[in-house]
Amino acid sequence: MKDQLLDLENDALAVIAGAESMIALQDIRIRYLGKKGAVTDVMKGMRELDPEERPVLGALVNRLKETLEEAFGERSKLLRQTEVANRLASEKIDVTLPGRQSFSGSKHPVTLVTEEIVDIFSSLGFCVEEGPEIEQDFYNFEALNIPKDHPARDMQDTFYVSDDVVLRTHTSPVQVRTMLKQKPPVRVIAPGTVYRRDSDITHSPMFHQIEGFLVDEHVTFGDLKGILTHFLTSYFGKDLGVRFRPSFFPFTEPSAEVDIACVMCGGKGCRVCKGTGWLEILGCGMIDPEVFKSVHYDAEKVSGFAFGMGLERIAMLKYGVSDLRLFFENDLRFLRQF
Ligand code: 2U9
Repeated sequence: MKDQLLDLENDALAVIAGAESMIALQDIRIRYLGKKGAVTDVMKGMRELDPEERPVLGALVNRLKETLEEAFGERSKLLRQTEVANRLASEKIDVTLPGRQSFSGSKHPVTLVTEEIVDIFSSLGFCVEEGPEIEQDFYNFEALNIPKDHPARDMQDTFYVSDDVVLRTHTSPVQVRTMLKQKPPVRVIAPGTVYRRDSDITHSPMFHQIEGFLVDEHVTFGDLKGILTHFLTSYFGKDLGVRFRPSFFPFTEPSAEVDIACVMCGGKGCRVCKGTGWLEILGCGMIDPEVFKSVHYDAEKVSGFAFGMGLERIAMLKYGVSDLRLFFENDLRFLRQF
């Protein structure tokens, strides 16, 4: 029996010394010292021994258990140290390596211009409204006094989705939708993306507009001039020259185009203003009574004005950009300048 215990001890010590992980060591411990383990088996066998032999063997088994516990403790300490060392090696960070360069983003110039214009009109009590870019013929054309045979509906100018659905050619349908759900007084500014079949150095098939309108009792062309002059001088500078020229739009009567003194030459005449000293900046007018009929406003009781401008054009003038296409190419060398 003594020899059997010695063999068991040698065998267990060799297996413990060969354990490669804490999990393996745990299994080995169960195999030798567990309830059904080898050492427990020996202890069970002691029942068959003579009573005088039992204490001698009991002492030997206790010593074996102590020896194995000690071996388990030492192996487990070693394995834990190795595990920590391996982890530290694999998670090592070389603080001398150069860092990854991060770039901070910036707003697109069209976004900057939109926000600045919205800020000015918000301070005058205008609210921002938005609407769908895929629009029904009624909101984009019919309600704006642009009947079926009007040249503005030409296939050359408009992207048709179906007979009755278009990609909106202006943000005016937002204003029609607003008037259909709100009664006067209303003051709305509507920025957004619009689509026209046009592409060259100054035109893009997708561009951005901001339009605004105000409807109330007793609104006059004087109010229109006052508000738009205030906007233009706030945006481009207080001594800016501004002029209103008669024009025509199907949705406004009377209508006007507004010029500002050239921001490049101050009005002397240069390449940008084609020698005229003036730059066309926006269109506007008093809302046509036909439009009021479409949205069930009483043209005898209320009047209003509306205006519209292309945001890329404003950004080109504000930042001195000469080619419209730069706004849509997403060249970071261009965009990082704003
Ligand atoms: C409603 C009634 C009237 C909006 C207006 C203009 C004049 C105008 C152009 C400027 C350059 C568009 O981007 S551009 O091509 N816009 O000249 N827009 S009045 O008039 C409206 C809008 C909605 C219900």
